[in-house]
Amino acid sequence: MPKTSKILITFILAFIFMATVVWIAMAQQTQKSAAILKPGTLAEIHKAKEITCKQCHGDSLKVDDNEKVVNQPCIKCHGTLEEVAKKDKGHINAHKSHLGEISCTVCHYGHTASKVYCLKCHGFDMQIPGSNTDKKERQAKIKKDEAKDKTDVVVIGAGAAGFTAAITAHDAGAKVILLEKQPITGGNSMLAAGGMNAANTKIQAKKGVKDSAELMFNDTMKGGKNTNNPELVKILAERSAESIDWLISIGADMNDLGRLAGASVERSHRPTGGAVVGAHLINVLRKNASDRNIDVRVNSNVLQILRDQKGRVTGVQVEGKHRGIYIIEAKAVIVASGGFSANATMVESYRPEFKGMTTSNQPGATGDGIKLGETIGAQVIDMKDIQIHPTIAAGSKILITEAVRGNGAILVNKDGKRFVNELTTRDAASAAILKQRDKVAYLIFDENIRKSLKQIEGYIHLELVKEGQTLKELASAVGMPADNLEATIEAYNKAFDTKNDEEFKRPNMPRPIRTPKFYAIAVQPGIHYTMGGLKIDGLTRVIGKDGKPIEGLFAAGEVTGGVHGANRLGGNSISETITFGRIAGTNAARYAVKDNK
Ligand code: MEZ
Repeated sequence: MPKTSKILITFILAFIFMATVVWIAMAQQTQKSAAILKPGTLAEIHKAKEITCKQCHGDSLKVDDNEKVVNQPCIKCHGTLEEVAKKDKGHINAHKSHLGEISCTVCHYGHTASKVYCLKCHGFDMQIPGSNTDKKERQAKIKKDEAKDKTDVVVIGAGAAGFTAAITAHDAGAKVILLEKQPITGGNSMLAAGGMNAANTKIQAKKGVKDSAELMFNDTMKGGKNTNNPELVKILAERSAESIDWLISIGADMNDLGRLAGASVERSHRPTGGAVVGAHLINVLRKNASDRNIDVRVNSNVLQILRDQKGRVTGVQVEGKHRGIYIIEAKAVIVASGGFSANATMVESYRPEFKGMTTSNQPGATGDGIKLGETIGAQVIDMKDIQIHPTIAAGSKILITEAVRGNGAILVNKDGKRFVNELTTRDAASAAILKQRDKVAYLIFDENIRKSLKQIEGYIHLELVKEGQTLKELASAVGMPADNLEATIEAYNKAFDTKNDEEFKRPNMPRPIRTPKFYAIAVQPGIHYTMGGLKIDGLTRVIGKDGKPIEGLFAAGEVTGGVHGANRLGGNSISETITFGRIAGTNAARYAVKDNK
């Protein structure tokens, strides 16, 4: 064959080969696009508007679990949450909700059906763009990724304890990665309502409240039936004022003061006007983490805590929604992943009598941190000590803060009669409600009490509150005997005037119930807090079954046991997260950066 023909044939074969390769690649790409363009998803809606993949995901089409990165494509076109909220004219404005500055991708998913996150607790009939897909549709397959990231400190759980630990560790010189398994940061802390207990603060001094660390210690031990670890309670009380100062120094408003059950004085600190404490604190902590460029990753579930042959912690194995499975090497790990109130199986295993009870907790409170710790030999304590909160709005998961009672509301049963000192400890108040007809009670208050606490506006907004111009009208609205309710309120107002609640011995009656309108909220007890968890020492080091600290492992917040004993006082949870979060951050950073070079 002539040489020119050979060259020509080789050229034609090469051309056919190249064309085939390109055709296969294009076919695969089309197939892939079709696979990720499920009908009704945001991806498809955007495609229909001729918005390309690259316009959202950039030239590399890379996706990430980092909270800022995952959020950017939406903000670029639609504006920030605050800007979107201004355009939203609906009765219930989800963009303006108490959740604060959260990521768009908490609710809006690109390639799978979008879901309104708050519907996990609330029962609104709310549709959002991109939610109209096959309900059985599965999440996109997770990619495996053996890549390793490296940092000084990993924090598991982005609630108040996790954020505080991350910020403190960062400020102490450590490189930090904060991991949150939920699509949203904030954990249960974001839902904390009543306030943060602290003794001997500048705010108390300004308002003339005399308090001391010793009094807070005694109240906390008494509330916990003296089964608390006194060393940890001492730290909680003695460092509480410093924690308030720290929060104020990073931008928090803790100016309002109230009294919660079991406290001898007003020591529950919250934002001006009695606004919800948790959402505010989480916003402040989120902003501080963001300003410091701390790497916060959402949808990132820790599968295991890794250790070397000497038992020292060496990092974690994580499963990220986008990253897949990977390893983060770290010298220290702080577990701050909360309790297990939302894990019905775990609750029932420790307290079978609580089977089927509602919970005030967010869906991520499933006790993962406790299991992670136990797997590597951590000691757990007080696991049976599970707290029931007396006032969850009946038939819902919405907590009605203890501050409503603290500011003056009373509890009556379906017959319109009081039956308990409303400011007794939670276990006693819950037990008393469970003895009433249908295990339901009503919080009753008036216009003055409503005005004293901003949080009540939220309950009105959620249509949980019945009202009447007179007590008679209110009684008829809730279906209870008007004569009984009127007699109950008259007796209570007399007790207020004489400062003596002879029948129920309520220690503090800040307001009478006299000023129309009158209001009622139906409530019932629900699982609220798990006092047990990982055993720690005063430096927040996790203690192993051999009684020695597990090297490199720290824990703070509800995931730990010992601070609250058998029963936690309202307002001590946020207090614990900030104080012990700071201790954990400081010690983990010291261990990782200085001691462990
Ligand atoms: O600390 C709490 O759990 C708390 C104050 C709850 C509440 O009733 O608001």
